[in-house]
Amino acid sequence: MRATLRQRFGQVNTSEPLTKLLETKAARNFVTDASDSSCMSDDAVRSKLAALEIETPSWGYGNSGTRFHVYPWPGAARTVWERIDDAALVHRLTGCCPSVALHIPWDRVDDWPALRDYASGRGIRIGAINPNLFGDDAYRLGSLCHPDARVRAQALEDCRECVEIAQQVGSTIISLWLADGTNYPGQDDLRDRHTRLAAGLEELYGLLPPSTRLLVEYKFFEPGFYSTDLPDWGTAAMLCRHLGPQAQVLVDTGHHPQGTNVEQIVAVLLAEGLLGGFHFNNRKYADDDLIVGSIDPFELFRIMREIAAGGAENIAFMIDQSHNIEGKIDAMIQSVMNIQTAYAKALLVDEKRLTEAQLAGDVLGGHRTLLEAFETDVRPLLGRFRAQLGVAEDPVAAFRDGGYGDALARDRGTASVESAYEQL
Ligand code: LRH
Ligand code: MN
Repeated sequence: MRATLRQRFGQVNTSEPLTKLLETKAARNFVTDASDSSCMSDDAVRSKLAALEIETPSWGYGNSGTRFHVYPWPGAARTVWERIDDAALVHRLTGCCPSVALHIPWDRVDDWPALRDYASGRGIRIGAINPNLFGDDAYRLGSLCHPDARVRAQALEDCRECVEIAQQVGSTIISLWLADGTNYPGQDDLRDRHTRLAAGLEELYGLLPPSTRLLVEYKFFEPGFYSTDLPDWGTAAMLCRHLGPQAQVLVDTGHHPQGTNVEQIVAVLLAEGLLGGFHFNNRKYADDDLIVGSIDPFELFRIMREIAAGGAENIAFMIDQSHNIEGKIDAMIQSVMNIQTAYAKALLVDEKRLTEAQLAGDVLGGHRTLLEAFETDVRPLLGRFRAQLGVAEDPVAAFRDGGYGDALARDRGTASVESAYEQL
């Protein structure tokens, strides 16, 4: 269990010798001698980058859109097998995406060991299993929070199936997001819904094999437009504490009200040992699921800085995006590169100078120390890192110049998908 802030720093009393505090930070950050430059060495940054595995979502490779229209992309994956092929291609071109998350029933097959072997035959493994408790007509009023016990039982059965699937494909993560909520005041009793939620999660937790984690994902609204039963990190953290050590919080970077300090949520969850993983994406307005780092790269840097400072062990770094008007595979590769860029910059923060400024109350000094790292051009370092991995310096260019997109369009053609409105 990671030392809490109190154990690590205790009360930050200035009498504590600075060197002792810096040694603690230094030890955590590979800096050998606290007195010399405390920026992480190139080698140390590259070994941290090498340890950063990013999981891609099967649903990010298929045609997706909005309720207005789904614009089909030539060569977009149409089946779970093609989605795994595309995830494997992303891993081959980036060297750091060895697993793909599945969504059930979108990715359901009859023979799960065959799917596991299909993936491993292409150099990747099956990652998080996402129960889909919103795609069935029965879930109109919710799933685990539904007023009807029979629907809640059905939801638990769907979760049980996912736990079994996870065992068959060798996955150790059940990643749960609930669309559960209400649209109007009075539609349902908010306390009862919370009580049902806690009871449902308790039963699900009881189904988990010892090696499997339950990641609980929150979201402040949509599709619930009046209340959401799992609306924020606090509710998710409280429920995870109730459940036990195999339950942790999943932070989807697009699931917060405007103005939310997401990196502070990450810092607190890290300090409490409750951060289980991320669904990386970016947004300008609501849950836009755009390419991570595409709208606010400084926010992504601030989030990865908390990871660089707090340690990345045991955190599931996953992407959750839908590419409505752009190519799916190169968008996914760009997302991976954006996360690596933010992490490399975060690892280059001068910890010694930052801690000195923070403890001296040098407000601007601390801020400028962070800015210096953010403004560092890490492309040469990432180029050396990718050369070390045997992949191209610019994997997006490698995908495009390699003609992969055209080949897929030729092989697969263009599948059309109806949007919600068009099915009317
Ligand atoms: C909900 C969510 C969840 C997934 C879905 C595809 O907005 O972030 O993680 O199940 O997107
Ligand atoms: Mn998500």
